[in-house]
Amino acid sequence: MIQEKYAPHDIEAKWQKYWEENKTFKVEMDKDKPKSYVLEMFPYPSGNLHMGHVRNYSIGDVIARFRTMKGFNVLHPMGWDSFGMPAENAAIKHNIPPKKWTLENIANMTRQLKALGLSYDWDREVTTCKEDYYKWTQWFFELFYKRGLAVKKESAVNWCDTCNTVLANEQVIDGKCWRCDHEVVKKDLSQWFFKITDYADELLKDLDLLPGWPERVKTMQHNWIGRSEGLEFSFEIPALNDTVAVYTTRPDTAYGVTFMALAAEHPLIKKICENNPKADEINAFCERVRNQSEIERTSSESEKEGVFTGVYCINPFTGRKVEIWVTNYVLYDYGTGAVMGVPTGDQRDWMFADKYGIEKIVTICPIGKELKLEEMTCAYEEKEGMLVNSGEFTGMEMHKAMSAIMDKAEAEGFGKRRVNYRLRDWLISRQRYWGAPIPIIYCPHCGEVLVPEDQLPVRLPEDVSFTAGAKSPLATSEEFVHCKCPKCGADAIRETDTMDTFLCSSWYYLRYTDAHNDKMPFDKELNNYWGPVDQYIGGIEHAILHLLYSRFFVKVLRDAGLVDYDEPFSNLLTQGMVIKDGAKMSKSLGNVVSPEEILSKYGADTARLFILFAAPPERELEW
Ligand code: ANZ
Ligand code: ZN
Repeated sequence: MIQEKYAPHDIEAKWQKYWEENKTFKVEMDKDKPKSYVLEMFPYPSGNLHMGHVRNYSIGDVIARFRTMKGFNVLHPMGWDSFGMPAENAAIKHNIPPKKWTLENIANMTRQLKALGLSYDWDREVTTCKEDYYKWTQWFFELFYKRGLAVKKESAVNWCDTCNTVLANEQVIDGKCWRCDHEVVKKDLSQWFFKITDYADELLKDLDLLPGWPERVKTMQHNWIGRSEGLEFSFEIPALNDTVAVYTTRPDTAYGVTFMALAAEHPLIKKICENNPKADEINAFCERVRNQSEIERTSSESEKEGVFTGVYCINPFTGRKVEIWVTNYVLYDYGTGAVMGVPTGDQRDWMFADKYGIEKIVTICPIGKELKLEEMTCAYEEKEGMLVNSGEFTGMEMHKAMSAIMDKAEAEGFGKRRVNYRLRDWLISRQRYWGAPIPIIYCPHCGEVLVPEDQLPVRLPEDVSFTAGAKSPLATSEEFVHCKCPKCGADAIRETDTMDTFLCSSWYYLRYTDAHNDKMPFDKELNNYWGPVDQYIGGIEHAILHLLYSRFFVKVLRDAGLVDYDEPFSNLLTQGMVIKDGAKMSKSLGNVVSPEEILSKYGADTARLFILFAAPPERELEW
């Protein structure tokens, strides 16, 4: 007899139990069947699922079930991105060990996922904060180290005072910390970096291998990598018997240079200040600029400031003597840290010249139109024009002139064509507790030494103080810090920083293909069968973080012979946000609708059907 009323709780509970007992969604490699790997970005175990999760996982579940019904051998796993700051903050606030807090949250969220009836192969669950996982994260650090891709270097790094740790460039959004929105400052520190810049060119080129990715994400990565071609060339400084190099993407404007602009960190400044009556003024200015935030220094609206050094340099194209200024708008870690100032060609230079009464010379005119300085109100930045006032290049079309001018610099030996990237190396050290310890030992005789593979994992100590100030909490555990050098046996100390959690999430999709392997991070054959991920689903907020780091990881692993493909995710779907009353659902706005409430009222099928039909997957969904 057909029941009049649908009773989701009885029906769903029955089948969820059946699936669990029969391991209905468990899969194994089967070379006779075509495979399909369907994956949703794994969650951070914050404690409860939100509607964004429900949407993300419902979309993935539909694809996985559909492909199963079509006869594919479908891998559809789930796990936990479980290292990171919230666990540590809970420890500080409520005095709960991070591990306990995390595992309890995972238990609760697992229950919620199961109540949603999602078709996961739970036997492959991975949890990044567990030893059987982070052992391999450390193993990968060692692999990168051995390949020369993990290096320790001293540099000015992004520091968040609220989170009490350094941040990667990708984690600084408009000058602010991605986690807490606090303004980021610069600090000189010696830190571990992954050399993602070694792969800049390939990461850019291989975007073409990804027709199944949204154009928007590819454009964001393209711009983040920021490849440009230009000329690097040198100006002589007669008074110092030295030279200063600039990088320009507009060599066609070389005859319009009227000043030289240095970053406040430029190494030449020290020499410029020797026996210089303006030394105090220059140093005070540099000091002030260095304390300005990244936003203040780079925003197009912020005031362009500088100080004249009293020293001159010579433009090799024209023989013209120009003033050397120290400025706040030239970045020290891009190009050469020095810019040839062309007020008529670059708006920043225009504003700077206006402020300090520096001369302007017109050298580029729109085609067929004479440009008079008196009539100009801003720089002419168009990429179309003709050269004037440019010696032998006068009358030339600007793109032809670019190449001719670069030829001249190369022929006369004062310059060279050069490719530049915006992308910087990935800073992976964190002065935080809840992460995978960096497996390095510092020995007074041997220097930096890798912890031998058979001694991994380097376990997180538990006798720590969480409020250690600017150093990592790991440094407060005497037992952790002191050790013997694996090479010579001398008393040594351990690295006390942990790894950026984005490193843990850069390879989790590989581990699902062989989640219980204790000899290797994964078996090559299994991984090559399942990988790459055929359909990945997640939020656009990871466009240049997780999605770029994972691409980098796979390329390094391919070069190390561990995987046989170039890209981790063949197709990507970035699902839209779930919003309510026009705003993102969030605790702080008090507009959160809890999945549990919907589940208990209407059941999983209704909840999932609603969230799938209410809007196309890529679009925002108004609850
Ligand atoms: C002279 C010039 C004239 C420029 C002109 C532009 C227009 P992309 O495309 O991002 O590579 N630049 C170089 N190094 C810099 C630094 N460390 N800080 C700030 N600006 C820097 O940009 C390259 C251009 O950005 C370079 O070309 C340089 O200004 C500036 F009409 O040189 B140009
Ligand atoms: Zn922060």
